[in-house]
Amino acid sequence: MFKSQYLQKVYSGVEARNPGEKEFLQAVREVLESLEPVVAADPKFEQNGVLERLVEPERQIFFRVSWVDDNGNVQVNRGYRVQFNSAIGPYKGGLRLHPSVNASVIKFLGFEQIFKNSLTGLPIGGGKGGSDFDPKGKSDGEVMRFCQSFMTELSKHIGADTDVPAGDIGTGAREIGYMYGWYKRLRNEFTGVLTGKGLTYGGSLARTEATGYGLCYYTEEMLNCMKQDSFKGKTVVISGSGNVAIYATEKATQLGGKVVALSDSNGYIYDKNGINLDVVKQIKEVERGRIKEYVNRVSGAEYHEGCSGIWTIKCDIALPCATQNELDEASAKALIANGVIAVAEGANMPSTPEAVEAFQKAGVLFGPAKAANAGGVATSALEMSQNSMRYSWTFDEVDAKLHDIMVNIFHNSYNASKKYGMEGNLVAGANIAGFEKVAEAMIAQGISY
Ligand code: NDP
Ligand code: 2IT
Repeated sequence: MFKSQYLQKVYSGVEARNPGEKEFLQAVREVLESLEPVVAADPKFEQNGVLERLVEPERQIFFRVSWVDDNGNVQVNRGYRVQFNSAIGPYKGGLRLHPSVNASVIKFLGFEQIFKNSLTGLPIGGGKGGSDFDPKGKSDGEVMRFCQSFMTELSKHIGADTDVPAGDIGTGAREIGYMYGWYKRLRNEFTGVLTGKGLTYGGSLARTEATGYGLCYYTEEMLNCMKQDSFKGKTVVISGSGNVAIYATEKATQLGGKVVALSDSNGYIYDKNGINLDVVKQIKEVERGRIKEYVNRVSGAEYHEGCSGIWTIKCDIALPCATQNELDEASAKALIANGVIAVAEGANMPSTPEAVEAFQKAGVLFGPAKAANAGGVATSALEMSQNSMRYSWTFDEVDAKLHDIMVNIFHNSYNASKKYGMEGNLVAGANIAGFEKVAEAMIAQGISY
């Protein structure tokens, strides 16, 4: 139940209109709960119908994606692009390729992207897309034919000033390359319509590293300001072993932490000596293999089946970087019992609401995804800037901008939490700080749709 009748009415409307979409409802509920004091302080949000507009995507495109596999069989997947909110810039957000993708998943991701993108301080609206296609086990030719078919429809709805997709789970440099090539062929134009491109055709230096690096910059600032502490000498557990997890491991190590565990959807590895990242990169980035393989190459390392056991490893800092709802209340309690001091989310919505509550009650520093993983999309926006200028910045220039953006996101969220009497609640702070700019822009632009 919400205290505000207005918020209760908005949430009930979302429930009625999106039945059974549990991830989407979870994401909306959390944001609306954070906004209680904001709507109570100023009637303009209700008068302008800001929240009922915010929870309804501006446009949703669901489409058939047919392609032919290596055996000559026709395969059919479903494609999605949800253009959620364009109040502060062109729709911006990744494309997820994973068998678990459905409307609820894409809508939760698109909804969260609105606030995350606003927090970056850069002019980008919120959107997300993807497909239930599973790139695992597919040949390069199959992935290419899928990407081309997917882009044939998607190209009708995107553009450098309209909607700029990027990577997410299952969509990395290979997939972005195939999609970009096909867009260019269809449109005969070389523009910044996708980000996360390869460095030879308009990609930004440091975009590959950005989400994981940004997560660590944010976490370092949170530790520094709220506990006069840092990564130095800390034991770190990171879930996942994809793009975000790998570069979070790299930066956490550079900052003096020791990362002792990584995972995939089958199980996790524990290496008490600290993860050898070169071995992980070879297995995951070059061979597209499973994390289990690590124990065959590094002596003393252990592999355990099942992914949630990773949260029973004793650590000071936990960075969930795999997927939504991967860290539940029992896992949170295990981390707390083992003395965790900070948790920051590299994945989108990896902690269940009960887990978040447990961390906050126990006084664990908690950095929510919208703030902590915003470095990826922020650097995507820097890629858009470079494409528009037909110019490129050096790695250090992009990395320095990323660092500043993450530090600002922490402080803006922290200050918002203070302003509304919830000092240190970075979930509420991020939601409020992200909301304020979008709401102002929506009100200023009138009620057009
Ligand atoms: P990748 O595809 O590179 O890696 C995903 C990792 O998460 C893999 O280790 C994968 O294991 C694991 N994983 C995926 N789905 C599940 C699942 N259902 N259960 C358990 N493990 C799973 O993706 P990214 O690293 O890019 O994305 C990871 C998270 O970070 C996602 O939540 C994404 O939305 C978020 N994110 C990504 C950004 C980016 O720039 N890439 C930016 C901001 C957030 P397996 O190989 O077994 O599937
Ligand atoms: O969740 C995310 O912020 C991303 N997957 C990155 C989106 C982007 O446009 O770079």
